[in-house]
Amino acid sequence: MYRKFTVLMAAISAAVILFGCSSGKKELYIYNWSDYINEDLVKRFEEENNCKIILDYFDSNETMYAKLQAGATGYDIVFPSGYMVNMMAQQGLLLKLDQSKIPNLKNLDEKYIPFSMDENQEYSVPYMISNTGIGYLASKAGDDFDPSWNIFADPRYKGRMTMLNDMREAIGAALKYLGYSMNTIKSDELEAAKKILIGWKRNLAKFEADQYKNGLVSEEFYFSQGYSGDVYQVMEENEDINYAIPKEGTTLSSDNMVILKGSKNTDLAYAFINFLLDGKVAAENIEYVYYLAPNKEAYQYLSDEIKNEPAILMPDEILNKCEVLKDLGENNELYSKIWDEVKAAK
Ligand code: SPD
Repeated sequence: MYRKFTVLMAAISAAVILFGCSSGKKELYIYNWSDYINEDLVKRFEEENNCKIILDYFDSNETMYAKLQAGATGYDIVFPSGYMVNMMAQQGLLLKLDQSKIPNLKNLDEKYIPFSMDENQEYSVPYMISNTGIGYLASKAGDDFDPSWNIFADPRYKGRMTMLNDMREAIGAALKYLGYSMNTIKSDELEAAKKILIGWKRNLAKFEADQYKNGLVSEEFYFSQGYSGDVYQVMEENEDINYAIPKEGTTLSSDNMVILKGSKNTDLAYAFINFLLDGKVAAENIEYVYYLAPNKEAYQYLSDEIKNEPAILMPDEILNKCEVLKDLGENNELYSKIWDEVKAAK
């Protein structure tokens, strides 16, 4: 029912990694967020390059990182957010990029490069800019809905709400609600955010980062913390679904393409990254995923619907409310500890 049959595809691609491919073609193994690429473009690249692309999916940076650290090998390209690029580079997981193999880097929109945290594209190339907000059913929220992260405290919607199963995003929402930075390392602020998040948790159906989209479509869920483009994708399936950026502010993420050290087909990996940076290709991708590829050659090809959508091409008043998650080094542990406590709380 849902567009990409994510679970089935993940199972198929895992099997292919285990047992190999018998097509005799060159293969490119890609590990991406779910619902984050126009698969017609994948097919086009396969045809043009006489190769086979095997897609596998994750639903949070931490899941992806844990899988790679646990020894998952075989992927060529991965799509981490900015703070995760830093962590992966420091762990020695990433190939230092040979920029001469990516001539379309010239198409990147300089305005968004600082959000990627690898400003010279040493290890990563910006792919899409997203923000996190609240997907909701307009009929349940009512006309006077004033979007705030504190909607998750509203007992009227107990059991009908979800938040992302993503430590930085969930704790970040509570921090932002309290007026603190999503990158704070102050223990009193983190403690206060933990209490807020535990209170919200008692009203949630679950922490979940993928199925909430179907839950909004089926109207099982009324309010879900979600990623901008993911919510826009399911609006096509239920016109009651809306998306709001909470008044307290939110996260802005630059998700990026990296090549893993140990990639078996780096030339094909470079070619795929360069392909996605082509202006027309990037525009087709934006129109499909409803996220913004920061590509100045692409904007001329976009439909008015996309150009006028403030959650995609964000005006400065929205950008200024957003914060980019940073790699906090050894202080990342502070967030893991709080997340464990939130998960364990009754
Ligand atoms: N379906 C893809 C969603 C990816 C959005 N970006 C995630 C950023 C996490 N901080």
